[in-house]
Amino acid sequence: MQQLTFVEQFIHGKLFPCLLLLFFSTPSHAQNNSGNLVVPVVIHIISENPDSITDQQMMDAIADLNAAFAHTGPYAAGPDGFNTGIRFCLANRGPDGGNTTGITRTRSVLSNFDSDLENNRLKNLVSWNTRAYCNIWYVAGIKNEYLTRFSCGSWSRRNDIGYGTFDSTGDFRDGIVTKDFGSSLASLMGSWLGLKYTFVPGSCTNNNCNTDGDGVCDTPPASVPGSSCTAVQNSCSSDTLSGFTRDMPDLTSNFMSLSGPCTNAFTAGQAAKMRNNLNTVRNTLLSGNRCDAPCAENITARFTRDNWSPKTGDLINFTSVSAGGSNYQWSLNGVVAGTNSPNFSMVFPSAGKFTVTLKVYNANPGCFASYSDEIIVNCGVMARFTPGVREIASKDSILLDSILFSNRSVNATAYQWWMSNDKGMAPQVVSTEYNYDQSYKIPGSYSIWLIATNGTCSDTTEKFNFPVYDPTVDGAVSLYDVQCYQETKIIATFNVCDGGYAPIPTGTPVTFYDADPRNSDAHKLSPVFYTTAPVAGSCCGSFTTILNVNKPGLNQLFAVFNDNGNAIPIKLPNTNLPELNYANNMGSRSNFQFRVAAVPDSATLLPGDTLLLSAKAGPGIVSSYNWSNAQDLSCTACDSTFFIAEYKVYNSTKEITATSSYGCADSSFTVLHIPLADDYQVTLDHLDCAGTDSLHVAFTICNQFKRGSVPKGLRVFFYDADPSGTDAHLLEPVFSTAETNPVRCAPYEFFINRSTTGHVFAVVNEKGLNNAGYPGIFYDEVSFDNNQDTIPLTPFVVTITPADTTISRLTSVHLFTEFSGGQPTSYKWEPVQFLSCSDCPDPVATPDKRTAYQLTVQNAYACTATGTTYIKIFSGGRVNIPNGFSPNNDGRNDVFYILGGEEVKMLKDFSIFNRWGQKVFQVQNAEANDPKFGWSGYLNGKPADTGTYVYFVRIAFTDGTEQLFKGTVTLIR
Ligand SMILES: [Ca+2]
Ligand SMILES: [Ca+2]
Ligand SMILES: [Ca+2]
Ligand SMILES: [Ca+2]
Repeated sequence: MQQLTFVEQFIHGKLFPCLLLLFFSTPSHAQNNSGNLVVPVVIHIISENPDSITDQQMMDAIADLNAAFAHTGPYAAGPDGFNTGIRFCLANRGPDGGNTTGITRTRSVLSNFDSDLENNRLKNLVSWNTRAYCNIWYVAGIKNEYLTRFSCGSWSRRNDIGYGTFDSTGDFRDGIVTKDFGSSLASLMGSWLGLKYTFVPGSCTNNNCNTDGDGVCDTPPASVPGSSCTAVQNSCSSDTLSGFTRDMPDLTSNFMSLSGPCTNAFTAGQAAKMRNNLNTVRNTLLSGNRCDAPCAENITARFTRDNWSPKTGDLINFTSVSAGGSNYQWSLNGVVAGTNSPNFSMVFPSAGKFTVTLKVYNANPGCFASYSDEIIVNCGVMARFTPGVREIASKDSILLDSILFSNRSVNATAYQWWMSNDKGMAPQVVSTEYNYDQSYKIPGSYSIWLIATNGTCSDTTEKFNFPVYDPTVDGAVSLYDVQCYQETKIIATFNVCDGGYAPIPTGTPVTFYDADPRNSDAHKLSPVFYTTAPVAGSCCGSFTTILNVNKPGLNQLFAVFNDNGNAIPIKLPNTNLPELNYANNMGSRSNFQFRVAAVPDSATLLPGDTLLLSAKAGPGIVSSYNWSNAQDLSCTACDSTFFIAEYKVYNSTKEITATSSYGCADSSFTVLHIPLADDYQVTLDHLDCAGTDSLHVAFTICNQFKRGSVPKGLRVFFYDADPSGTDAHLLEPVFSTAETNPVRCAPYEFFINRSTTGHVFAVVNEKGLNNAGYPGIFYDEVSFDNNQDTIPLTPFVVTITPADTTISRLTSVHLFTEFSGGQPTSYKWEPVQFLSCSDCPDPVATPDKRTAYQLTVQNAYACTATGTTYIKIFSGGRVNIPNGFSPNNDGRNDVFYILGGEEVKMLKDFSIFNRWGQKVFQVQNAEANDPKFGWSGYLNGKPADTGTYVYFVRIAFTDGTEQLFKGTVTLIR
């Protein structure tokens, strides 16, 4: 069994009343030269031997306190320390306006006192106006108890610590009680100035740092006192709620952390709060200049007495131990008594409290020092006691505990211990022994007080009130780890916690059910568990059991503490272990069956995608995983595996099976969808005329899928019209890819029958009827809307510029060619005469006569085209008629014809006669400049004779006129 800390059960101490009465008046700013707020202090030394404690010790204590508040000297090291701007002085001006040391000395047994019972009595010994002075009662010992806590069977209690109040009403008890100076006094002074401890036992609430916790925003929240100044302690993680940027450690070096004498710091926020309190609630402390001596003369007043426990009728001798003065004035309750003497004696005939005051002065009575002593006269008996502990748990037949009340009475001979409680016990004497030490059978709120007597004189203490808690067990069960075990069992780990004080004994039953056992349909699971170790009060024990369900799949479990399982529905109590509360005895847990889920449980991927599949299994430890089937998985015996989506594997289901360390298995599936991703598209890039009846087509097939390719056998159909219409004809043959092309886009070339419509349409992977009967494969794809393309068919045509021109004789013309519907790969000009080249695209022609040139071109696909240009020649003048010609077929000057300028419209009549008047040649309405309309020197099919011939030519001009030219021409051979 494992001891666990249970609820931190803090009982708030009774010692630190923080009675805050806010009243507002104009703040008084008594500040010293440094701007500090300075608080006048009086230290009341309460001691069995007060003269053994020196003034210097008190001055040192105040100097040390000032160092603490200035964050200097022995306190300078605190990393978060802050100069508070608050200082303290031993009062130099007394309550009556005289010089004072700010120190009083009282001899009393109350130097060791019980703060629950004797706080009033202590402070009644001596108290200065608490609105004018900070009263510090310096004692030898303090009986008290604080931060009492019970956990796991034992009590922890803090004892013997000082306390400070925050009370501005002027109550005589307001002030600080301490037995230590140094950091303890600094902490108590923090309380007196309105600070709280930096921790709130058991609470980390930090919703508003101005009101939660200590009400100071720069102190991180804490739930426990400091244990040391150096140990790293972080009791709360609610720090960032109030503006801390991160979870800060507890301020264990803070004066208000209760970490011990090592503390050395106030924060800036604490300093501001104390200063604010001083300026408001406690502002009466700051006026009256009580730190300054009222006059300059160096006089001190003090006296002692020879009887510190006066009974009625006792004589008390007072002896001055003053210095620096020569005159003495004694007074009783403010009335001058006695003579001008350093000694004074008086009989006190009646009981009561009397004030004896000594003023000491020199020549000037206005400058005096004074000292007062409170004389408490009674019959001489003082009843006193102190409890050893202040809260217990005790009950008959459950757990008995006792408190030792130690008698500390003075001058008594007989004692009566009186007691009452809120459970019907009237005030009664329970003992006349010196001490009282009894156990308590009945829990309740008790009061005890002591009457002490010496026979004639008696005294009664204050009542001491204390709780006796009910120690009865309060068991509760909580299931915190429940898992399937070997399929048909359940292993349960659970806490049994005891909210009481008495222990839960070994062998206490815990019974488990398969349903809510308050209903009749629940079944008890075997076996009943019996605790194997005791569970201490305010503690938890952890246990584990294995339960038989005898079938798999039970997914809820109920546990009942202190139940022997004898009845369903359950009815508690049903054992002989009594409990304080049965309402918390049942715990339950559900949804603990071992489960595995594949994450994601489904997914859609593209071919080639990779997906991480994870198994989420639990509760508990997984001993094995198995993924199946293994296809496309990176591992199978693993909690996470990569799945790589294959091409054209459209769905895949994987099963994950996990087995727990306790031997329970579960499985689940993930369904992986890999939808079609291919999307083919064809683009017609280029058409070229081919041969006499074909076309060369260049096109590109693309697969739009980012990881796609062009498969083998993918067909492209070509048409002469939109194939969605009825008048389209297939331009055979059908194209089919020869091989798979791994790239997304691939170019292709193909020859098809020539289209007569001026268009070609292409369809890739056609889904229509045409895919049957042709080699290739139909592939499924994402979209068929983008599978068609078209391109206009441009005929292969050659154009020659100029197409028709007239040039001067003996000049040239540059012929230019343009093409549409393709590019020629060869040129052939005819006739070849007078051309600069005959196989080039752009020859220069220099014909000497009218000539028609024809160009024949051919493209790369054996498709031809032809073009013709006409070139006419004219002479240099208006009409130019040669006077001779030589028709010998040498190609030069073989024909006699008329040359004319551009203004020559036509030859109306051109006739030639021989010397016998025989007409050898005639044309009418012919053109000039054309040998075709000239005489080639033949007559009747035979070469004419050489010699001279006469010609007549009537020429019509473009201006409408006509003119007859006649002359002779010589024929030579
Ligand atoms: Ca705080
Ligand atoms: Ca913290
Ligand atoms: Ca209970
Ligand atoms: Ca497509």
